[in-house]
Amino acid sequence: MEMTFRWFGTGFDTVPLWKIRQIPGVTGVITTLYDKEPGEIWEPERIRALRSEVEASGLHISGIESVNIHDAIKVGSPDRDLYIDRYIQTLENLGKEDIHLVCYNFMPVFDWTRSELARVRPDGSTVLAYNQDAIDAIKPENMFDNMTKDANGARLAGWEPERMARIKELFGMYRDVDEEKLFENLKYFLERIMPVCNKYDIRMAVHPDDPAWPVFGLPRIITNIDNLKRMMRMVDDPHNGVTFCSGSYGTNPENDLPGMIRSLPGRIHFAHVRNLKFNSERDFEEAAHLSSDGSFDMYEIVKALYDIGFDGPIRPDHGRMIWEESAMPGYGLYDRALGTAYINGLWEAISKSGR
Ligand code: CS2
Ligand code: MN
Repeated sequence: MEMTFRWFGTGFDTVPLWKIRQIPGVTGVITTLYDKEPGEIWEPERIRALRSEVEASGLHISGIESVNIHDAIKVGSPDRDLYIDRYIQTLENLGKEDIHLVCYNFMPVFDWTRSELARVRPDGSTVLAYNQDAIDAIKPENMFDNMTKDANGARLAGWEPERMARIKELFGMYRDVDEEKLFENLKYFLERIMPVCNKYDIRMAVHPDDPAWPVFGLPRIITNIDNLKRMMRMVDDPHNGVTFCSGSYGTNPENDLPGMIRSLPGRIHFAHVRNLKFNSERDFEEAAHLSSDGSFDMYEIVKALYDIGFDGPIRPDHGRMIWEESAMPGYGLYDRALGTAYINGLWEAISKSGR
């Protein structure tokens, strides 16, 4: 594995590259052009400038998270080919700059969904949290305001205000889209982009739906191992792979996380490692990465990655807000740096004990 850290870019991220460079073991960043809306082409000059900036800090670009997918592609509307052509152009431009990993998601309307962005934990840290009853009480059109009120002024990944302003229209677009349709549209998209992925050796890594079940009546398909296997089979190319995000699959306690990892050898291109604490079946909050702070066995998760010979980028995922840091919820420096050190420690111990 390569240890990496998510970075949203100068002007968007409160954490500068030089601080990331000082986290032991981190050699690459997972980054993006954060001002790009879904459907826009990423110009070669912009990608080159991003790459130069990252490389000047002594790091490199390990992958992109995310190149977001336009809703026309997800719903399969008549103009989808135009947006797929643009996506292919963006992939080509990334490939030419030696970027070989792209994380994306296929969630309708909303990206990751939480009821709170700053729930206070017993130690005084604050975390993202999800309570099903609270979500059930929110109207979809109010979801954006609910999500942003505790965002510390940050633009939230996947919650582009431009899209959210059209929320009713978006819901209308998805009216006739069920799980089957979403699978079909994903297949169509993947089949069209595989040639460019093969040409530039770009690994596509779908991010799971978070939480791993339908919200607001919208279908969600990247939720469990059966659906993942279906997706791998339906476009059977090693460039069609997954982001294994423990915190997203783990929202459903029925997902056996180490077991899922072990049944996807060669198709996990990217790993997000984090822990959740369940208070009940309908309520969870994000925890420190350490196993004892949450509900997951992080040793078993990292060991499964080690055992399948995972050699892609890994990153700590959302962290708690600690030590009076003010940052994009989930994406401060301190707790993610602690998570990095912990994952590195697990990895070293596992690799040495296997000798
Ligand atoms: C996220 C997502 O859990 C996560 O990594 O915060 O926003 C994720 O980056 C996207 O769904 C990937 O497209
Ligand atoms: Mn994730």
